[in-house]
Amino acid sequence: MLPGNSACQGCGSTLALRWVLKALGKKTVIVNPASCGCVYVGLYPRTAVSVPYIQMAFAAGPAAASGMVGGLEAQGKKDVTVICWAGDGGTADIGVSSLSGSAERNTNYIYFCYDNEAYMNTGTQRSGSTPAGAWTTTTPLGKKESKKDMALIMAAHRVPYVATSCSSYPADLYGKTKKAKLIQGMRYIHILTPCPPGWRFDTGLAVKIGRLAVQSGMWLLYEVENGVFRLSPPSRKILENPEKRVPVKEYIRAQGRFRGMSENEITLLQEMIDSKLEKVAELDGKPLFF
Ligand SMILES: Cc1ncc(C[n+]2csc(CCOP(=O)(O)OP(=O)(O)O)c2C)c(N)n1
Ligand code: SF4
Ligand SMILES: [Mg+2]
Repeated sequence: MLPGNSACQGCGSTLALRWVLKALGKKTVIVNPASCGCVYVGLYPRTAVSVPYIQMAFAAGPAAASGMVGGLEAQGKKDVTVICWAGDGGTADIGVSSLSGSAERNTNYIYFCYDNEAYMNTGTQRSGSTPAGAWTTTTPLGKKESKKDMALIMAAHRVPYVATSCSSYPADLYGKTKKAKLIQGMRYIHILTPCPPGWRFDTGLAVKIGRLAVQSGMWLLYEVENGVFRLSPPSRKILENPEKRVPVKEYIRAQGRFRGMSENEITLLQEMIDSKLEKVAELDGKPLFF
């Protein structure tokens, strides 16, 4: 990724793409469905990446990536990594059909969902990945429904590798991307990427907000490799040392998008996280599905 792009100041998504491309190297081709990514990568000849890159219609990222993989295979090119770089709206909502199809075919590419938890490029509309309680322009009183769990949905496709990460944990993201590069078949990495204008926090705080998401247990870092679930060190740390767990209230109150959440709702959220962590402790190191 070249210096200079047209993202907002403090964008977590560009941080994530920088680390992903560092891990993958120059022999990488990017398919990018409609999203902020299309804006911050920009238009040729002034694109912010130095690898081949194609913008794609919103619903068709995985279909285009599948075609790209087929074309490279037909030419006998085995050393090129095809990736799809898509937002949460493009992944959890409009693109989920072609994504699921490519997973069922075990297409040989890596799908990255960078999750800023709303349709940010068009001004912050709720997506299936927006968490309950969050303000967006289409949920002015806070979203009522829960966040769709795309990583687990992808794991249920029995693809060889699924992982979650966060732009505030570059070593975690770099390591998982390097590992994914060496695996054949469909690989899926879901990255939480804080977004200052959409989440309503100061532009200097994106890294801190992502860390709070993980330290509070609101966002879990894990891998599902050949069906086996394994927590990643930052999440295992808060599981094994409850005293190191940050109350979720700190994460929630640091962002304007949750300003409508009452103290009661935050207490309920804390209880949900505590019970989630208890269940996760039992799953660690075990097969996720029967
Ligand atoms: C079929 C279609 N509907 C709507 C749009 C307008 N549109 C472009 S980007 C975007 C939001 C994408 O959201 P997400 O996938 O979460 O990526 P983000 O913008 O948050 O990075 C929308 C609605 C479009 N390009 N195509
Ligand atoms: S709206 Fe959010 S995700 Fe989009 S470029 Fe700005 S900071 Fe990044
Ligand atoms: Mg989004």
